Amino acid sequence: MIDAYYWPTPNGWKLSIALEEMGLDYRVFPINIGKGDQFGEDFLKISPNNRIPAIIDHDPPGGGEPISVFETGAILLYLANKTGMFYPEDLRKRTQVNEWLMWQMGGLGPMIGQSGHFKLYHSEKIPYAIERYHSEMLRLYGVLDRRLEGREYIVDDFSIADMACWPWVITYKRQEVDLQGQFPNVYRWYKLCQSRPALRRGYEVGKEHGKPGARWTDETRKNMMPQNQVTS
Ligand SMILES: N[C@@H](CCC(=O)N[C@@H](CS)C(=O)NCC(=O)O)C(=O)O
Repeated sequence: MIDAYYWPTPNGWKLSIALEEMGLDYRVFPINIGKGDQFGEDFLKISPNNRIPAIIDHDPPGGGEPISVFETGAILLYLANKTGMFYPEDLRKRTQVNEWLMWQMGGLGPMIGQSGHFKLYHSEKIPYAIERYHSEMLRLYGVLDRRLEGREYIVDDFSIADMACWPWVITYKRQEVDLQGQFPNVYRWYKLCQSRPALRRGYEVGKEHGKPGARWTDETRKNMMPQNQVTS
């Protein structure tokens, strides 16, 4: 059994999609990041970066004490290693999956996140920040579009690299990205992933809590702005 500390957001969906695609037993512990649950003492013990998602695997490979994992890249690798699924055996292909997973973790996710923050959520409109992150996001969409030219999935077969990227691309309309017109390979891949029943089930997990970022209240703003949190 895997405990999933989760909230329905792009990073949360990476986990719920992986759990569904891999057919693992799991139970969800909601961490409401708009209300500040990510700073709770018990959650910080498994996720010291105060971000969702995180997991505890009570049945780790090889037995022994439960294993906890934070950071979605580490979680996807852990689950792929545990199940042997969506992570090719072949060294060359496996290395490519690692490359695109790291690319998502260090580039696509953070840049789309910053773009959305300055465009949609920050109370002050700062043209330099909006332009900088929007254009960097478009550059990264271009990189993915070239990669997907002539390929069904990012590394041939569906893998944890696709699971990492897809949940971030969902936001393309709110991000004012003309996916179909400007990045047709990404659009085709986006739809192909979406046709997977397990991926769609993963995307539904926690939908009773609403869509992320739909509305930021003063409380959300306080909890989601790191400068408002005193750390020692
Ligand atoms: N690099 C982290 C990022 C996780 C992350 O940023 N999660 C967001 C939700 S998508 C979060 O927990 N935000 C809470 C906050 O900003 O306080 C990962 O990939 O796990």
